[in-house]
Amino acid sequence: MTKNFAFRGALLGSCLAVAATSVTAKELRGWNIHVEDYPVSIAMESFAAEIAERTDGELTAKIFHNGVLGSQPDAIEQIRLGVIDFGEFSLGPMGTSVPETNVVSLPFIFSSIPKMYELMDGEVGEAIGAGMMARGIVPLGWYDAGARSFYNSVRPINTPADVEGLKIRVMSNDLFVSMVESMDGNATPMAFAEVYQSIQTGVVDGAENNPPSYESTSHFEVANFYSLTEHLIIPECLCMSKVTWDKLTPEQQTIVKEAGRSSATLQRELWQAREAASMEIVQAGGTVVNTIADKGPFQKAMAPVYEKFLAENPDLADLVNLIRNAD
Ligand code: BDP
Repeated sequence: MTKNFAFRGALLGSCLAVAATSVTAKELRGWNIHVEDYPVSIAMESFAAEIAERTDGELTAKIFHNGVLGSQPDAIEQIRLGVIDFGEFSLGPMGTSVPETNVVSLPFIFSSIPKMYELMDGEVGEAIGAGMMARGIVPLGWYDAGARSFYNSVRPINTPADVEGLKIRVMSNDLFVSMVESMDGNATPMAFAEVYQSIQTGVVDGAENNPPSYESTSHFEVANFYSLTEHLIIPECLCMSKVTWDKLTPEQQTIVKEAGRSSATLQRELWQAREAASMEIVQAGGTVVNTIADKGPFQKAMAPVYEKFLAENPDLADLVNLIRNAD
């Protein structure tokens, strides 16, 4: 009798334990546009592994790579609404939702990648992060996306005049349209997933991106002139929906923040190696790479982008100057 009681007690106890786990355990859904072996993807997986381990499985995360949860502009809206729990975004397409992020989408705003790291890890990152928080996006770590350069199937670009008449795909943000138009090119905002086919069928002549994206998407197969204008240094962000964040316990929030930061450290290391590897792959695949000795003419041609932006966003002038005067 006593034994039976003890047995029933143990059974009841384990049922309660199962019930308690299923009530509190949560699996977060993460959005990612990149292929699984991309530096961003590997760093996101390490973020997921760290939170699962440190919360003893109470908080886990599943990452949907390859953009299967939708385009980047849509995913940014879904993060704000809490439909997607977390994701890794370029600050480029975030400009329509978070005006502060537009500052880093201005051409040639950062003088170098190390300068970008320094500023994003300091005052500039804080100001942009506050803007994101105010719109329902919690930044967890700043990732590297190198510098973006033009590629196309028609001719190498050595001067701004070479862009004239070319149809160039840009990320969804008016700033990039005016950037291409400042050199008399034709800009077409388009989802990342559509670019390969659009170049192949001649809908556009080319696009612009960093070496790992140019390579991992195989765009180099259809647009073999890669001209290292390095006109945009746009940082990226691992971030969480504020809706999701607010449901976490303070302990879980600390773990998520720390895991976000350590994943950014890993991503930055992986990025350097992948950039070099990607350049080798595209060149072995027949890409004609040209460097631009003097970027001055491009900076000059793109100056109207700043004028227009500052006229429309006078409240962001201080942030722009903070970056420009940092050297
Ligand atoms: C890549 C970014 C990705 C963008 C893509 C693009 O990592 O977030 O979606 O460029 O051009 O470099 O759309």
